[in-house]
Amino acid sequence: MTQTTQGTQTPPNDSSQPVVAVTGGAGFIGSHTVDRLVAAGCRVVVVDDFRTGKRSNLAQWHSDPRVAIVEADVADGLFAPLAEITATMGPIERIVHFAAQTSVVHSVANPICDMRINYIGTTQVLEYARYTGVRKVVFSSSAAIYGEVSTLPVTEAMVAEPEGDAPMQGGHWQPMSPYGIDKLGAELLLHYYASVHDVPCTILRFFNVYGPRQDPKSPYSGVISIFADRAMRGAPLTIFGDGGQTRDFVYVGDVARLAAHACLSDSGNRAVVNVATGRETSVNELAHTIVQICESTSTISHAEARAGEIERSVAAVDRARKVFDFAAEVSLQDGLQQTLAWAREPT
Ligand code: UD2
Repeated sequence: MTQTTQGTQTPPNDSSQPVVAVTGGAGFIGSHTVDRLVAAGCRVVVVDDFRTGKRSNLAQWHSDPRVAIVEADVADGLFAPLAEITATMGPIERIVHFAAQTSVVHSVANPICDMRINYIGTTQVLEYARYTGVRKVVFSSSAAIYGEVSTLPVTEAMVAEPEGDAPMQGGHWQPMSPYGIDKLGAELLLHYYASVHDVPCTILRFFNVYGPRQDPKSPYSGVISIFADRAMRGAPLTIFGDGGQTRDFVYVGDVARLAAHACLSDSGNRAVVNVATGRETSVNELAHTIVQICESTSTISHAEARAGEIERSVAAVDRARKVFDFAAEVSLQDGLQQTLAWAREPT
């Protein structure tokens, strides 16, 4: 059943304020993108099934007529859920598609669920865009589509290029999970809709995004959300493996800035862009920095490495600069400060 809520004042129907739908807009990255889009003068329709999204992430827009919330599952299609709100606010001009099953581990346990939400859900969004003449679809892809790569930094061209029968012998192929496969399949869908049905699109491949509103509760939550939560409480931090593994951690405010810009820009059609900092940080360094910043009494211990773990990850970021003049601006130190401040007092 679709449920729509909106601010109590008369919703503006001002065509100078584009109507943007953000699927997954109540989630971690989605809600920051909603904030950015409203600040940029948009009216926003959040589409979220609230399986993992939270109404509290949108509390700042409660009663604001510029933000409407439609409770719906993207995999069931968008036509019916959006009919009522578009009759009031006008047609959806642009879409940021973030609604997703986000856990790699969950996708291994339940590939059908992953395919339904991540692949079929994207098809539904694109069908809606095709028939309603949406001017841009921005898609949240992932570094998971790369799997294990042979050289660093990871460039956008390094995708699904197994050499001969090497995948069978080496045990690795690219990508390495149903999650990565569905994200890559969804990317192909976007290219298809862009080239055959003239639905302009931009594909953003997120690396390790962190920041306020990232939920630390699941064992597969982002490492920074887990470490921040535990350090605040003086609970022990567990590093899987020797901690020498590296990641490219990018602050959610930077990610939302790029997502909003890519959405509102008519350039970057069919562009595929890594969203990262280009800086490599080890999990050891991360744990020590977090403990130090919040002057925590937490101890740091090591446990067995996760199966299938990637050893090093760092992105080439020149394409984001070239296509969208984008570079991540928030340093890890500053981003951690903001994340820890939020962990202390969630807003
Ligand atoms: C990230 C993405 C995932 C997928 C994948 C692609 C996040 C949250 N996940 O997985 O969706 O795109 O990249 O490669 O961004 N760790 C600890 N202790 C903990 C938790 C984690 O040591 O309590 C380590 C973990 O073993 C890994 C690193 O921290 O080496 C990062 O883990 P993660 O779960 O935050 O993200 P990752 O890179 O596995």
